[in-house]
Amino acid sequence: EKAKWPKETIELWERLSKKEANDVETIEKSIVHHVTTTLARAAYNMDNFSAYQAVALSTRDRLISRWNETQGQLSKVDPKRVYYLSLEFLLGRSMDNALLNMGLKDKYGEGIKRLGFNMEDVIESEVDAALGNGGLGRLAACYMDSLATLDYPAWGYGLRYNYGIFQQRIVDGYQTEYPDYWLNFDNPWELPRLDISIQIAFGGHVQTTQDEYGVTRHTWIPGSSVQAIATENCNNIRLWRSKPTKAFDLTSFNEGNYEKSVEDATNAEKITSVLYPNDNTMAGKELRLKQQYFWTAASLHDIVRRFKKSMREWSDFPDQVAIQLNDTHPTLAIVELQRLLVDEELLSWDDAWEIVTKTFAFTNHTVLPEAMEKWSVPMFEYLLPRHLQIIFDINLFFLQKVEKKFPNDRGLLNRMSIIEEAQPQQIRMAHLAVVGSHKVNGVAALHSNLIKTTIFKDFVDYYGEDKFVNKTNGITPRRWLHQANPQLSALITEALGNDKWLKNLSLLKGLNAKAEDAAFRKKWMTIKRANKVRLAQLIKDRCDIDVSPDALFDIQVKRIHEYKRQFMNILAVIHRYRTIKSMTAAQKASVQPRVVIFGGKAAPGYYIAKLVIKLINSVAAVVNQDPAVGDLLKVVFVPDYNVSVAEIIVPASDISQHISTAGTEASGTSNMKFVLNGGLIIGTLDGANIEILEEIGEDNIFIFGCMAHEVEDLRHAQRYRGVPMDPALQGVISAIERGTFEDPKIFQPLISTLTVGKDFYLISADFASYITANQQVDAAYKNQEEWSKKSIRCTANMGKFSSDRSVKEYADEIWNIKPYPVEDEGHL
Ligand code: 9GP
Repeated sequence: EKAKWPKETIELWERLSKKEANDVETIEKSIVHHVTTTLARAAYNMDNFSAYQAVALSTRDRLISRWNETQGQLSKVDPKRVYYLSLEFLLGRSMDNALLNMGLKDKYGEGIKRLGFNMEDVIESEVDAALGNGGLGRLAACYMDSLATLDYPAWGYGLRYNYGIFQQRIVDGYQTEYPDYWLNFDNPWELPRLDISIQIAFGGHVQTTQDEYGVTRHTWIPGSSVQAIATENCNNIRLWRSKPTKAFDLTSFNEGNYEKSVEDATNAEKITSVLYPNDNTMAGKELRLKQQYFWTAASLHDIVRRFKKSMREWSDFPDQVAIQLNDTHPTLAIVELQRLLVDEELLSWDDAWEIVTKTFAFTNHTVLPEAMEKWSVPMFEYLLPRHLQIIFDINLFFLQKVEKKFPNDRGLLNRMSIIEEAQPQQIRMAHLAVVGSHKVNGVAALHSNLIKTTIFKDFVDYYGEDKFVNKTNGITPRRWLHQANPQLSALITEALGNDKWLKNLSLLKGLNAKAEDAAFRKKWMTIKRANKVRLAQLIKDRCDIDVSPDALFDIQVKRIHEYKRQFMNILAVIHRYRTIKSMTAAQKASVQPRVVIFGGKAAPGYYIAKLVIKLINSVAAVVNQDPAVGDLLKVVFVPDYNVSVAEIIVPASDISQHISTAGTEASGTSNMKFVLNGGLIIGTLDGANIEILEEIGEDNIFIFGCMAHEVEDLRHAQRYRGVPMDPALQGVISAIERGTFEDPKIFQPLISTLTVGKDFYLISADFASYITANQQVDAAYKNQEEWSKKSIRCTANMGKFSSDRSVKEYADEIWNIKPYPVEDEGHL
């Protein structure tokens, strides 16, 4: 197109699309421009929020011009791309991160100050984009950061929910949920792409015909459809939202059925209305299945459209496209691609299936049975009749091959089948994901081994070991150290002589030598204390509790789940409380003061998890008021834990708790964030804790509890041999039952999980070693010089856990893609 233009036109475009300069005055001009034109406001009626909007819009202008360059150059090269399909992207705030990544935070800070505002207040005005539940969604956000930093050609695909994860408020000690309508004001970090709109079909029936060569063809005749509209985010994430399809509304309208047409429209919009608030549990709701199909179909359509532009053969598809399934949520994409290739592109089943299986790879994030996605066959058939047929065919051909390899093993076929023979039949999405992918990975070494010996054991026997690999999770140091802990980041840069560590985290090893330098240790600990003061202020503001920054800050922040054992933590806190109460004044003088901080949301329907929150708050109410305890122990539940709160909490920890029953936490990623910020951890031999231990050494971590391979025997012993409850734990339970913390009846269902429920998560079995590990923490903290050395060594040896390392492993070993650095010049 451009070639047709006269030279003067091209020159004019090139001259006018030159990037804006980065001096403070140009920045100020662009901020004022957005205030007066985009926002139509004047200086006298500006508040922090409008200042935020203007700074964000100005930042976005700069991001977009860089982004355009990247996309322009990439579309010329047309390399193989990876598409990361995730129902959750837990992005948090964008502005601080974007300014830091562009190296413009100081200049914007100066500009906004001269315009009468304080940068920190402006940053605080941004609401979190909370389109995720916990680790899985935040991992997707970290991976998008690394993909961009490492110049990989990549797109994320997800849903643009109107409501993100609910806001949590604590009322009378209980969690209450409030909607998170994060789009109340325009979101400056997204660009609506109204030109990209795709029709997504549902329901109806399948027509079977024979073509001219006698081949049976299936045509899906849908019953209804909705539109998928794209919004793009500056991190290369395309999020779909649903809208009614005009054509369908019109038919209904013309038939005089106005109310129905409006109802259909509302139903269409419902699809992307809300994020399901379950972490590690499956709800089985029809709307969720609709979300999954809507999203995978729209994304595949987009991917295929981009592929078709290059006029290549279908057999080249896997050389141009890698699709990563973030958990089983996007597994329908496998079926949809097979349908497109067979029904619409008229490829043979086998050719199509080869393309499909070379394209997809699947990440498993959990072994918990309650999290395994299954869809009831009748519900599925009603929504996606053609897809159900395809799933049955995939299963048939797969089981025929299994039967050939392992003849006469009915039990094996039953176990491996994609269809579970229940009433009604269920589709096992994890099996479908394994069968339709060329690689399956777990998210930490222990977890990747566990899936091979438990949920996917039969599949390993059938496919062989090579298909099952490990990709240990990682976190982005740009957000989780540089942005969240600016003082520590600056100290590290000063100590190492440059900031290359931000993109090559192994360089932190250089800090090991600094652990021996007393002056450096002092600076290190001064920064830790400043971060604790910042958190103490947040606790004062949100909970009205005074905590001393000189106490040991002990933190457990994550989703509330029985397997994560916040219950065990609060039980140990009660034990500590009782111990202090029984001490003489002289004994109390040697107690290490501790502030135990909790945070995290429970799924709204998860009764036991919500009771744990109530117990924490009831214990806090008693302990924090008890003059016999004073500052020796404080208990805090920080409400509405989210990414931006994590950015304050993580840098402020002395010790954090990662205490899941061994074999239940696939990886964990907050463990990595805390240790990277020089916080020590107490943890079980579970998930990534094990690899953290390997990297930082056993002197710098507090490990306790049973090991994954012991869990089965311990459960069996408790259940059938009546192992008595740990005596210290028994004392704690009796204290609750005596009414030390509110009416004991409230907590009876919780206590029953230890007795009637036979303590599935092995709190009693691990309790004694947990108490001992906590005592070791107290003792170690007393020696601040030694503690500061440990803290420095923690940070120094965390290089492995950069998400840059994880993403590079995926790129090299699963996706087979290469980075394409884009020159920072040229505009058209
Ligand atoms: O529970 C895992 C968590 O351990 C892991 O760090 C995270 C990211 O890989 O995924 C979580 N799993 C889920 O949220 C559901 O499968």
